[in-house]
Amino acid sequence: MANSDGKKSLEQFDAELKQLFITGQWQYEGLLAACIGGPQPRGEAYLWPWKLVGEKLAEACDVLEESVTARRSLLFNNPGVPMGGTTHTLLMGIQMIKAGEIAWAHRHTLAAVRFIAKGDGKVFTVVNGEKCPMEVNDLILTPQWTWHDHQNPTQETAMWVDVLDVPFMLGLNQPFYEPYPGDKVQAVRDKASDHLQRRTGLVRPAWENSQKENLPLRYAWKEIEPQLRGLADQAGSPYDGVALEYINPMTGGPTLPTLSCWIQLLRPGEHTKKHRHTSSAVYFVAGGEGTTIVDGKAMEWTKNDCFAVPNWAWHEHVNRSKTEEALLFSVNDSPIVSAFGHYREEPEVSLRSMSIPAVPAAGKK
Ligand code: GTQ
Ligand code: FE2
Repeated sequence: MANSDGKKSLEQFDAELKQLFITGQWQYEGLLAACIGGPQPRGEAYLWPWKLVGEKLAEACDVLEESVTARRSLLFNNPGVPMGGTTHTLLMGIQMIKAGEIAWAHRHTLAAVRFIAKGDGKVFTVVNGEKCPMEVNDLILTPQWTWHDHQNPTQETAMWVDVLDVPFMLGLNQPFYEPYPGDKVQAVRDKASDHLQRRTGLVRPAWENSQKENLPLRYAWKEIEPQLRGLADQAGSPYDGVALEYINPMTGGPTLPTLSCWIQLLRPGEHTKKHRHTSSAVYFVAGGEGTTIVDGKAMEWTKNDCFAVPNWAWHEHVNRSKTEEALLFSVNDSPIVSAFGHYREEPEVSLRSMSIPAVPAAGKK
């Protein structure tokens, strides 16, 4: 069809292109609209209260006798992320394992971290043949493509938080999965001097070449807590309080290539300043009571609650108690965002921005 001047109309041309699975940039839906004004937070600020989740986990223990996938994990879907996910990149859940159960060994390209909420230290995860005890507040890593099984040889139910990079990995279409061949659980390295974790500290065997991938496997709370205590009188971040990143000591970089884990102390009455950043985060309340306000929506939290803070949403944290500390474990996707130089923060970059304490001036006692 042609205009009166004999020229094809733009509408006609656009329709023709559409038939050919081509879109003119001028018609590309949302491209300009999406770029102007920056991102809309992807997903909602949302909280999964322990009061509810704990009940459902107890029910899951009855309903799901022997878990089909061997993982009795309740995963949190953000109502604003229809593709699935706690944020657009992260998936958080709580996994419960009954006395005497095993969650059989497998591996996948999805990276995962576990933060232990209940367990007596005899519960363990095996990662690539290495036994990692799960004591309360320990962090265990199961990096991408590492074999892992969880076992509870105790008389008590145990539980931990799972965080995986599922939505990000599915977005990239990189899912691979394998069950462990031959047995339900892995053979374990039993000679203590063979343990890889012995090679992640301040010294290592000079006669061996060093493995930097998939290590460390465990951040024991008994080592992390004194570090946190030892820094608790610092001013900390005005936006996050005394927040520590779990660094990877083998690389000096983030916990995992896709996931950065934090442990964060909010002192009694502490109310952080409001900021926003291009990374998203999921939180687990390890202790205390507080409120996180996200784009004006207040989420009140208490021990064992989980909540999501979408990217580019203004947020601030409040410790509601005047006497007790609050402790937040969180996982964020800043390694993904930063890998391509896209980390932004407003009103200023607070992440790794301040100087370390200076060398004391001479003559100062
Ligand atoms: O414990 O290996 O919540 O593979 C989701 C996928 C836990 C696990 C989850 C998993 C696991
Ligand atoms: Fe797994």
